[in-house]
Amino acid sequence: MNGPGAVPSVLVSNGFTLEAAPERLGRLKASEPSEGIDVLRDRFAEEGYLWLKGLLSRDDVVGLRRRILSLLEPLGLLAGGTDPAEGIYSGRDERRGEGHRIMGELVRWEGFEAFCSSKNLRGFFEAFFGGAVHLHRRKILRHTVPGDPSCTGAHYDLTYLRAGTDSVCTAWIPIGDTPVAMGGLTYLEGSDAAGRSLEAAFVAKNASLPPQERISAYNKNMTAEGWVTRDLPSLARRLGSRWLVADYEAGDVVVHSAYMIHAATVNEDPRRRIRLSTDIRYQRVDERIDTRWNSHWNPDDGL
Ligand SMILES: O=C(O)CCC(=O)C(=O)O
Repeated sequence: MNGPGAVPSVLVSNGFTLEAAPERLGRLKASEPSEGIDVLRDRFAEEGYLWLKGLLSRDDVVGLRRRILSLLEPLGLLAGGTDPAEGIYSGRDERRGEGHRIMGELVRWEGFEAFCSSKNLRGFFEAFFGGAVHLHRRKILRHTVPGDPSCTGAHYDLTYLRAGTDSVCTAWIPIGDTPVAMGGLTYLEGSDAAGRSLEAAFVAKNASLPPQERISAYNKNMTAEGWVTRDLPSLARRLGSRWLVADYEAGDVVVHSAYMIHAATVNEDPRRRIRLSTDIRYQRVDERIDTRWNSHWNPDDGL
C-alpha cells in the first residue's frame, strides 16, 4: 500500500495555478466496489463520479504499465539503468509523434482490449447500467512526461460524444500509481449540473447548424479544443466550486458522467515518473451509440 504522495505546493495547468485555499481545492471521495450497486449509483447521481478503489488487479495494471513503457524505452524516454515499469523519464525529447504512434498501435492490441473489457470492469458497468453494455472501440491511451506544460483543459465528455446517449460513462484508468503531483485527473466538484446547463446552451446555439457541425466539438460555437476553458482557477471561482484531486493507485478506476467537468495538471512528480492512463467509454448497448467512436483512436482522428 502506498502512502499519499507529496502534494506539490502549486498545481499548474496550461500556465494557470490552481488556488490552494480549501474552498478551491479538495480531495476526491473514494468508493469501495463492495459498497453495493445501489449505494454507488446514488453517489454517482449525487457527485457525478465514482473513484473506485482497487476495482482492477494491481498486478494487471502494473503489467500493462511495464509493457507500454518497454515499448517507449527505444525512444530514449526512460532514464538508463531504471526498471521500465517505474517509467522514470530521461528528460529527452521524444521524436515528433513517435510516442503517439506507439500508443496508436497499442490500442489495437488484443491484450489492451482484454484489459479494458476485463471481468471486474465490464461487470461493474453491467451492474451499474442494469443490462448489457457496449465498450466504445475508440480508447485513448496517454503518456505525459514530467514538466510538459500542456495539459487537458476543463471539459465535459459529451462535447465529443454528442451523437450518442448522454448516459455514456467514462472510465479513467491510471496505469500505475499516480499521486497528485503526477498530474492525474482533477474534477470540478458538483460540476455535472454546470455541464448540463452549458450543453443546453450549446444545443440552443447549435440548432441552426448542419447536422454534422451540430454534433462537432469544434464548430463555430465552441473553443478551439472543445474545452470549456484552460483557466481552471477562474472556472472554479465563477462556479463557486473547487477542484478535487487524488492520489490514485494502480487498480483504481474513476467513472465519471458525460457532463462532469474535469482537467489535468502538469506532471511534477519528484521521482520524474511518466504518467500513463487510458480513458474509455461504456454505455448500455440498447442506447444510441455515437458511431464516430466505432474506430480505433489515433491522435489525428479529429475527434
Ligand atoms: O487523462 C487526461 O489528461 C484526460 C482524460 C479525460 O479527459 C477523460 O478521461 O475524459
